Amino acid sequence: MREYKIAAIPGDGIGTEVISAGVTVLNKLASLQGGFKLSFEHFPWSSDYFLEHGHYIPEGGLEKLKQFDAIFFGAVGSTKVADHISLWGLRLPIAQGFDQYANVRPARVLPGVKSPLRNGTAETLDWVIIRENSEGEYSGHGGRAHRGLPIETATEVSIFTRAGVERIHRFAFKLAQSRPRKHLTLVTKSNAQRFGMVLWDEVFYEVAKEFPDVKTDRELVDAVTTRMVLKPQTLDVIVATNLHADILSDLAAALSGSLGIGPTANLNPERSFPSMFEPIHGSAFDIMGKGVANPIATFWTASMMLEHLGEAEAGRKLMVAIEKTTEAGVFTPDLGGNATTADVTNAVCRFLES
Ligand code: GGG
Repeated sequence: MREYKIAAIPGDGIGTEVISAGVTVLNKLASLQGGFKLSFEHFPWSSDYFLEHGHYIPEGGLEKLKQFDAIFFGAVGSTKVADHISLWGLRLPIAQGFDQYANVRPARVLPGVKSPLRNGTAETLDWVIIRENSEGEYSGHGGRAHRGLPIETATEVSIFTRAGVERIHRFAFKLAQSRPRKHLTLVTKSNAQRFGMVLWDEVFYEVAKEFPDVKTDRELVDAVTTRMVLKPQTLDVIVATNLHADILSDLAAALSGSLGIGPTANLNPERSFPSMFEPIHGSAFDIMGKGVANPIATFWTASMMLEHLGEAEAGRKLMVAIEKTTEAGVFTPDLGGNATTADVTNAVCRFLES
């Protein structure tokens, strides 16, 4: 029996609700499938934990996480803690500390789901956004001086390294090569940002020589937003910087029906560290505790986690059960329905059984 150790970090807000639903579905799948077992250890690291202990991740916490095969993460963000403290206290130390440099964000119109786009269907909107996840605008370099004075100064420095840019481009090309359309769009802002973004462009075309079968094109980040809305069928895989791809993937999730659907995998492709799987949505405090959080993004990321663990068949089964659930119209309010998190979870479990 293959056994995988999963670190579950529900985090804040609806993170606790969707991770609990995800664990239910994954356990159900493992029991039906046979051949593998998932053992979950829960970590209470959250903003409430921070307020009680003064830190999100305790000393030795990352060392402990290293022993797991994967991390199943909910959300971080709280009304009680400044957002830059919570993000840099929990999600970023894991993603950056474990060099999870390839952030994979698929967006697709699932069966039965209505896209806000006039022409948004499963055929026209089927993208994967690759977010560089280790440097760029999230390098954490900068500072503030002369606080409170009229001459107060703040810097926020983006760092782009050739090694960092090259590895994310190579990852994106390989992923594009594995898809039927084999099309990769480079997104930068190299007209205005003439150093780091120009390096991104140059390295992209150097790496492209290794992938002659992948068609490429290039967009500025502002222009690609209009293309996503007006010509979704012309896009396949998109590679962009940490900040640009973060923004584009929220748009992509909304265009595919709801932010409650979008999954993400924070991958360390070399497998020197565990990778982390999470819904792209945050803690959504406005709906917390109401039992109506959409668990689909978490189920989809669970499917990606299974594939990463080498259980691709189980991952596919889970994806089929998710699609049958959306096709049957079992929707939480973000998708226009009145199902609860538990209703969607039960429906996915039933379709797994059938
Ligand atoms: N599950 C995703 C999550 O919790 N995100 C919190 C957040 O604020 N993320 C911002 C970012 O990663 O750029």
